Amino acid sequence: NIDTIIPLKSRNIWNKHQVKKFEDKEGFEGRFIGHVETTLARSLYNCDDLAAYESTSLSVRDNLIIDWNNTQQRITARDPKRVYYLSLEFLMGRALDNALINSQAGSDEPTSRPMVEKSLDELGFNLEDVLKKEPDAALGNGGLGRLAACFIDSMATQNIPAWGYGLRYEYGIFAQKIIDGYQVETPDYWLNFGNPWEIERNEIQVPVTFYGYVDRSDGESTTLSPSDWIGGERVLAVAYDFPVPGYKTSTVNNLRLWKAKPTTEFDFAKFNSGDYKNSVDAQQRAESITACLYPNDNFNQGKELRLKQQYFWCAASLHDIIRRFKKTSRPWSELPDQVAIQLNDTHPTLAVVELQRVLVDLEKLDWHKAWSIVTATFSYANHTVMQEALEKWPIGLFGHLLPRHLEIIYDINWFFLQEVEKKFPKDFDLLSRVSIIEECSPERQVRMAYLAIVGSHKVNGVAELHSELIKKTIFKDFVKVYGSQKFTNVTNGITPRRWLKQANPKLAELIGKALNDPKQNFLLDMPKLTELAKKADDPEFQKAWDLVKANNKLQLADLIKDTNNGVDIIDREHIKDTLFDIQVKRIHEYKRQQMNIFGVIYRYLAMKKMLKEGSTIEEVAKKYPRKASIFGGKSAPGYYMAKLIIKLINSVAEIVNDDAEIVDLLKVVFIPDYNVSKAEIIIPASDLSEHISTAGTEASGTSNMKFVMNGGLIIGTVDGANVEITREIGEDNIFLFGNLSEHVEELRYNHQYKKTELPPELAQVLKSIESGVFSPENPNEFKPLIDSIKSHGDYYLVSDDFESYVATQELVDEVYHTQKNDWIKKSILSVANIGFFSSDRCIEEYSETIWNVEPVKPET
Ligand code: T68
Repeated sequence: NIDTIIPLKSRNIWNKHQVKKFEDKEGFEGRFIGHVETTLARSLYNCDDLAAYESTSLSVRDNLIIDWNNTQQRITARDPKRVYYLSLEFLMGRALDNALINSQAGSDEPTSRPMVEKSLDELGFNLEDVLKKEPDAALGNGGLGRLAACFIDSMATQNIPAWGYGLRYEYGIFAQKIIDGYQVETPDYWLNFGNPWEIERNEIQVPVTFYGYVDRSDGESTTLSPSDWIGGERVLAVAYDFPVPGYKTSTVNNLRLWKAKPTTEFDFAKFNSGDYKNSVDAQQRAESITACLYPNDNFNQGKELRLKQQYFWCAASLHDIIRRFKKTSRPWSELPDQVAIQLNDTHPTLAVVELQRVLVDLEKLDWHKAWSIVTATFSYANHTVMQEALEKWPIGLFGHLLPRHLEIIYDINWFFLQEVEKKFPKDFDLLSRVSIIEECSPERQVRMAYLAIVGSHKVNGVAELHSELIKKTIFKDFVKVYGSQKFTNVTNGITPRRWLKQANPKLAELIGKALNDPKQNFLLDMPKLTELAKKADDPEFQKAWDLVKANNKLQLADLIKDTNNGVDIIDREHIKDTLFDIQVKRIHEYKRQQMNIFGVIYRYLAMKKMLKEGSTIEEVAKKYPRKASIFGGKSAPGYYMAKLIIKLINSVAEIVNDDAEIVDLLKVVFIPDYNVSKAEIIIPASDLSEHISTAGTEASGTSNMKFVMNGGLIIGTVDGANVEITREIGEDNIFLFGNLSEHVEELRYNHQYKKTELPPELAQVLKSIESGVFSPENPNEFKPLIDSIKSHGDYYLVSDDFESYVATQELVDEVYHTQKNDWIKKSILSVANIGFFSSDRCIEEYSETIWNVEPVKPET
């Protein structure tokens, strides 16, 4: 009880000087100048944009920290069930603009942003320029990492008592340069100028152990009883906290990221072989654990350092969670009533094993009692069905790094298989299929997805189609074992604060006006957008809608010019009748950027052919009207085919953009270094975006939702969340094409075992590539891409979908260029019905059906 510990006199002084939030322009300016002069030790005379960014951030952060403290105190006092979102990736992007929008410090206006903008202007700075000084926090690869970022925004906005836990990588996803058309990776040292958004918690240091052995010298302990793991290497996990402000609420949640550092002394006695040199080396290696994000999306590389990252993060986070739980002096049996831990894919699955270890080895709980607590605490979200992405660890590597954890996994598996055996006696095939240990590969491996399923009370996919697919394919046997109630769906969503208001303020404003909601409360209740439908036919509204789009396209044209050494590729005069066709996402064969660029080549060849056969340019323009085909995305550094696709896009761009004959009717652009802040410019500028994965391969996709929320239409396959987007917005408002997921298996079989013909459209395209049109110096340059289709079974079914893709693109042209009002109407209707895909809805579903948590609202 604080009242009895701290004397009244002291308390009075503390209260008298209680730090207050700034609430108006004056207040902000005072803070700003204070930080410039004392925190940054600069002055009026040498405050540049970077210093202004830092000082603005520190000032806004002051406000957030006050709310953060209040939020944490409130939660401690009420002691509700909390959620912990474990993700190896948080692809946050920039923080300042988002904080200005989400926190309403001292303004009656919809946000505090206008106030700060005005202040900065009077202080001699331009907010937009200041915002650009912030480097992206790019601690993620793509969809999975950005989903985590959207989720923590929604959890804060909904006052859910939730913390995110991740790693503070020194280097985020590499920066992509394009040199001679090829991707070149350069390090992303995002902390170069420090980071005003992080709070280093030097007082929170958790020791984490690796290697060593399990001591059974007492001759009594078994793997099921409390065991003594003598670790061989110890590092410290230091906490770094990032405030996560909710929108229009004073709730500020926490994102805690761990950094590895060496311990100051080591435990010589505990070193197994007394190998001093190695132990010193190991210490120096400590920091390498959190040095670098693994740059693979949908691919499991299986490196020891990655497993080390995972354990380091899981051990530190669980320690923190348990420490907080223990402060309440509740019995262990109440852990699942107080704590929900969400696994973002299998990356944090070690946390399941670690909790079992803590309960059995350290807290001396009975194995089975412990295990029922563990499974009631965890839930697991799957993000892929692709074999190459499923995490498996060779037991040699695993047992060396985490000897006690491997024992525990064996025992978990043992009890699980007994359960299976009881239900399905003598079905040895089933037993080996569901075993957490895979026996048949060259080396036995731990199957992390199976461990995650067995260790969780709920398993979900991220879109309906995907959730159904995992039940029928990779997790089929587990449905048999557990029944289908354990498997559920939570369709992904995105935060409309960043992806509508922040990225597209003019559209948010227009919508606010149309809904008679100038304060933009609809951003908290996106299904309200349905009211927009009433305006879909209103010519005035359509005009305003189109103008917003045209302006966004101009901004993208500026970005493209910037990344193209100041040379304009886009014809600004014709921006309104140039269809911006955009595909931005990680480069992956399954996402089929190759099909997109083949489509562009097809179009180019067809235009050239018309000209050659005597058509005028006007006639060509009628068939193939103005279009800018825009690409962006990173390839994993070791993914040869994806890198070749990037090269092909750039090679095509070079030929097409320089071809005076086709004038400006077709342009091809590859925007280097696609990231969150570029996405905020690119997405609002699309007329059409491409989500064209081979059916059944894209678990959900989330950029599809972002594009529609910004008034773009979609060309897409019947895959992932495209299916539900279609259901929500109506099939008249989306351009679907291609084969369905239920036919994929047969089509693949046909490629393998039967003679299949290339469709003539595609044959033509491949022929032109082979002839060296796009690589005159090296006609063989793109052979591997062609071979993958012609000789290696066309695994991603480009040849099966190409005709319908091309035909659908022609339909797109027709609607865009001859029925523009109809296009705009489709755009408005789509936005009106996209409300379902707010991540607020996801968080409600997770909260109610999986986590069983409730909001803790601030007192007003
Ligand atoms: C994505 N997965 C899915 N993985 O591909 C996408 N993988 O369909 C879905 O919308 C999104 O998750 C959110 O659910 C990824 O982004 C990875 O980035 C990844 C990272 C490491 C290892 C494997």
